[in-house]
Amino acid sequence: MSSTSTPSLREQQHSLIRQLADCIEAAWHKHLQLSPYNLPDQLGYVEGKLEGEKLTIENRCYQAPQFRKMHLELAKVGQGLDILHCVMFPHPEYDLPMFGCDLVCGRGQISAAIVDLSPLNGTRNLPTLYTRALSALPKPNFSQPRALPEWGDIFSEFCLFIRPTSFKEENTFLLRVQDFLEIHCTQAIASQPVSPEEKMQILAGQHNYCTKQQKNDKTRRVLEKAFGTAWADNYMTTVLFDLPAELSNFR
Ligand code: BLA
Repeated sequence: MSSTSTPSLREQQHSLIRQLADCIEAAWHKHLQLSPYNLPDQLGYVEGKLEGEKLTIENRCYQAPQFRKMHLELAKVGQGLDILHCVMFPHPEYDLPMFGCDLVCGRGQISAAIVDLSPLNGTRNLPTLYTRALSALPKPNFSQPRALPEWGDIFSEFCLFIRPTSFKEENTFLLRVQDFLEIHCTQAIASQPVSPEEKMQILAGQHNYCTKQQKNDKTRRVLEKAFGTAWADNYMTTVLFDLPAELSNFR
């Protein structure tokens, strides 16, 4: 299915997933000069069923002058599990963090809501203008924060990982994602290309980010159950967390 398909899964999903998907696309359209990004053949829209329930995946993918790939994925496992996954991969010529967001909803209840702008510049710190803008946002208060897994050292000090417990908390999460995107897109369009040396560091940062995300066993297990081990590995390394072309020999 092409990147301009009608949003059929979106209408069947948890309201926070729907709202978040709309909010992400609205921010992209508002700020960035978008063009389509073609995912590997046959991986735009996929359905699988090995053990148990049917898994349906619907992808939207764009690129922009500052971003190599902007990926929004909605997935549905049977009637019980809805997932939103979103990553913005900057072109490595720009010193921009990685925007990532994941929302997992089981039986009508969101169990995991995570959003971050993760640094890629070889330090644990975001560029100064990001730190300044993010520090100025209202501090969110959630009753059930969640602990990051061991591979989660890629995330910034601003990473938000929670289980929302009310409509109010769901809405606070949504607004926080909107704020992150507003800051990110504004910074991105104002940014200038870096030196070749810095670009190499940023590429190493992207390599580290993708390698760590590929260690998410919870994502891998869902994909393996529906499509098998080899398919899941291919999907995680070519669609979800692929490396920029300059690094594809490093795998
Ligand atoms: C957790 N991701 C999860 C969980 C599931 C998925 C089932 C466990 C939910 C829970 O513990 O409540 C599944 N996520 C998926 C699937 C896809 C997906 C199948 O995206 C895609 C088809 N994950 C990301 C991104 C981030 C991310 C971009 O894709 C962060 C920016 C984070 N997901 C993330 C983290 C966890 C998670 C940190 C918790 C992992 C853990 O507790 O071990």
